[in-house]
Amino acid sequence: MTGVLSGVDAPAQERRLVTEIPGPRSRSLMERRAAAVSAGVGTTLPVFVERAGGGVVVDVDGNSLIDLGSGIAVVSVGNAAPRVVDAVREQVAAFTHTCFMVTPYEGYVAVCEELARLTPGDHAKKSALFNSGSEAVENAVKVARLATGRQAVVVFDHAYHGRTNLTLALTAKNMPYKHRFGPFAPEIYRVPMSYPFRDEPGMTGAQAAARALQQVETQVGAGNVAAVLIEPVQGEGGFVVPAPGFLAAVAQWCTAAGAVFIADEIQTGFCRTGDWFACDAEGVVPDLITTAKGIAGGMPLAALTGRAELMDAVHPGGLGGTYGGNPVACAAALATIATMEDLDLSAAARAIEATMLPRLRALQERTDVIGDVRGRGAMLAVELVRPGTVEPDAALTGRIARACHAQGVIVLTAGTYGNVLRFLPPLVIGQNLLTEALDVLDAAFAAEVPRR
Ligand code: PLZ
Repeated sequence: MTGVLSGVDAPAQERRLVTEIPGPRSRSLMERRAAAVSAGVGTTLPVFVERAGGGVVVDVDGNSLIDLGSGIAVVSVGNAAPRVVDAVREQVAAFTHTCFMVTPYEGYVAVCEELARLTPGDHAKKSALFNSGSEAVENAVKVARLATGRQAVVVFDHAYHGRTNLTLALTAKNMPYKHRFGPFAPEIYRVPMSYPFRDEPGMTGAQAAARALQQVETQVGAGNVAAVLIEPVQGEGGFVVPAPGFLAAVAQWCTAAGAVFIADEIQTGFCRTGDWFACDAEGVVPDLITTAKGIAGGMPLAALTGRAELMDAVHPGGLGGTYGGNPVACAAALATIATMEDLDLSAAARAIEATMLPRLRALQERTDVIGDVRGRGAMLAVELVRPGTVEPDAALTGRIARACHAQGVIVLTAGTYGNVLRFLPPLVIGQNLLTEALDVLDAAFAAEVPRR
């Protein structure tokens, strides 16, 4: 993997602990943080970053941590990826901002062309660019409502779609996202997700879809539905992979009902699951698709892409924003996409799955606390339960995560019940780092959980 990193001053690709975690410099920065930053902004790992690249994050105390988080599925091409850095440098020196709505520039158009080429389906597509995933989702709802003349939006249990007021209404989980931030936007209806580990054993995707859609028909009415919005593999909700056929059945129902099928691929998109998009695995073609995170190698950019007739249903001036499709972010996106193609990072994601899944399954065999191992590509998770039950064990999940952090491996948690350990390595991570991180994970389980 050295080729991926050559050309920049990339940090040594190694796990190296020179102080306790967090070290003294991070601890003193945490004190400044506590004094200056709102207590409402959380911290997974109280380690301050100095630099990062490939599969490692180097902190201000000189510790080098293995990154199994990618800044929540963002730096899929690696942190400070060489081509992204070059493209950003060049663009930032030429011009930093004009506002695309005032005086346009080619980069924005080129990103929209790439989105039309890469997203599922070969129909005519158009895009609009935004700053955050939440903003892209908000705009998907705007477009769907305007194009259909309907209001209801159907979402699923465990869904995560953002933190703005409309997207909080779409997000399922109360703590910490929604708690006392309401009232929330109306005309949002939540139905059961296909969640194979927690559904009746053997429930098929078609059955799970029927369960959800019958509820829509009786409680909302098919003719009132503007859109059904779904993450094809749920992210913050715990990497829930619906049973095969579920997505396709929901998409078909939308077509028949005249509703817009919106895939939120903000976490799953851009090679993360081993394809350009998670919908590709089942040949599902969304009417609208939201993307962000992995699209621009760490620069803030998000997109809404969809059928040209839907995207063009909006009156001129109806979509926009000061910074949406910022030229520096667009340059980063074009370099990110080129890197993904040149290095075949979808294949890299599948290779990560091939390394990690057997190790996670072996770990499941050795303990009584891993109820489920799931995910796709470089989006993998284990769900922790009390032995012999499906009762979530969030406390243990937190202990394992902290044990990994203390040993220099960045892992994240997720799930409605807080009991999912999720793994989102940069797709350029070296095999040796991945294996070492799995060794650390094994050791954390061995220390925290009695062997079966
Ligand atoms: N849709 C599927 O995963 C962002 C949220 C982290 P923004 N997920 C990380 C946190 O605690 O805030 C996300 C997502 C899906 C939408 C979003 C929202 O994207 O760029 O965070 O607004």
